[in-house]
Amino acid sequence: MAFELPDLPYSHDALASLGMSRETLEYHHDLHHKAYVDNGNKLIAGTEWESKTLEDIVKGTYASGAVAQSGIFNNASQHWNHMQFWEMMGPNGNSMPGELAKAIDESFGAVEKFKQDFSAAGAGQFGSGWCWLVKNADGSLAVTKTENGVNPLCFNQTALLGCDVWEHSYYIDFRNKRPAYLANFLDNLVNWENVASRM
Ligand code: MN3
Repeated sequence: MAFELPDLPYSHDALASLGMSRETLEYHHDLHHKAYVDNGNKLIAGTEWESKTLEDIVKGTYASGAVAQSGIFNNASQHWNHMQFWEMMGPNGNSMPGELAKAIDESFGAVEKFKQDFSAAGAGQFGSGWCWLVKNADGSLAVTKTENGVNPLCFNQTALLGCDVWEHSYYIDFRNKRPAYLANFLDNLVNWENVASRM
């Protein structure tokens, strides 16, 4: 089915005092995300993917491994990734629900250790990509990093939290300081209730 650019779930100014400016959201949502939507729609038109759900397009084109599918995969996965990313942040979602904190404690030993692992994954992703908190099929939690548009759907994992570490996500507000962007993301931007709802 055709991709559609969703509105941000908050105003373009809503995160400015938390370290993500209006200018970043205008470029990132209104231009970058829109380009994935527009290019994806052009590429799936007239193909077998046109009638499929976004999740099926991401999984199917990744599993095919075909170079000819890579353009569709890249745009579809980035469209999906950004829809999750906007929802995973918020202007006032800064306290972690107890059920989520307990699951993180059990998997990582402590919330602070999880944050260290997540930040290290994001800082250590060479080039463009994402870092994630995922739930595996067996229920365990893990931190991962992926290149470009690759995401947890490709590995049958549930994405609980994802952070975009493409330069377009942080260069306006943090310049080249990706670790500072990641620390601010975890401390100020994450909507932990949204993360918990994905469990
Ligand atoms: Mn992005």
